[in-house]
Amino acid sequence: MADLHCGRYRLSLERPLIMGILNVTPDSFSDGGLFTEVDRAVERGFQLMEEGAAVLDIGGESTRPGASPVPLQEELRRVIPVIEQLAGGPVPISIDTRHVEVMQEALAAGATLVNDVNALRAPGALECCAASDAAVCLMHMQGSPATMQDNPVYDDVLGEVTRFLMERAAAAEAAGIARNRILLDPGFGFGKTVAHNLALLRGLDALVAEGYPVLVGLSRKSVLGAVTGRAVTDRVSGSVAAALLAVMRGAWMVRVHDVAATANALAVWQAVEGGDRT
Ligand code: HH2
Repeated sequence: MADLHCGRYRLSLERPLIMGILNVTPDSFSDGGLFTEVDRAVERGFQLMEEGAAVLDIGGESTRPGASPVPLQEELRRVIPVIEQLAGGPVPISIDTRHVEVMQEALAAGATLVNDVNALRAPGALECCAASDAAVCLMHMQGSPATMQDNPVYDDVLGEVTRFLMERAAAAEAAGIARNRILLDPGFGFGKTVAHNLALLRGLDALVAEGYPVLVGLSRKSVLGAVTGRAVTDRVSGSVAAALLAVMRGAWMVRVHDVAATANALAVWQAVEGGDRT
């Protein structure tokens, strides 16, 4: 498999790529409130593309620990105008949502990747994506954002996350989503302690070995705060290190806020390691 099919876009799997985060929310944990106006969000989207994002991930609902759900109409109001303006450009647009109605509207507005922290478990989500030609990102989460960090427990975090993702990939394929449209994500910070997150990153190559492209989202997350002692505004270098460690273990895509810094790190990695990753 040489590329990921993402609507009319083809993303080469031969080298690692960057997904730039664009949260159109008042309350996201690190960039909440910065891009709530459509013009500012669109401008930020173009900036992330220039800095090296190969995909833009647009979200209208924070899924940080303890976040409360956003009414459907409000989530649509936040994301759809931004997608309409950014879709059809040089890079595919991803919609970060758990809600089928938002998936549907976002796909109609031109999004070609559905990034669901709930791994398309909502009724109708698999069918909605199967009816499109979009790619999907299936992510592992234990519990739901409101309570997921209360007391996450696993016997074997890597094994359980991998088994869950294999089951969801099988469900997606059975629903008619071809394998070359599927991305998997272990879901750092979603119902995981610091130790769970570190174990997942340490053992990431086991998930990669299952053969699907793997997306990793560690950017500015609290596990990096726990390790470095840095506030969320001061986690760029920790985030870049984490992205690089993920790529070194075979991650194909890293979901980041700090695109320029990550692109520089990956350019150095690429120059040294080069090579064909397929
Ligand atoms: N993390 C967040 C949101 N969406 N999607 C995937 N596939 N993987 C992730 O790790 C992931 C995700 C949380 O980060 P962020 O969007 O920066 O914050 P918030 O949820 O507060 O908007």
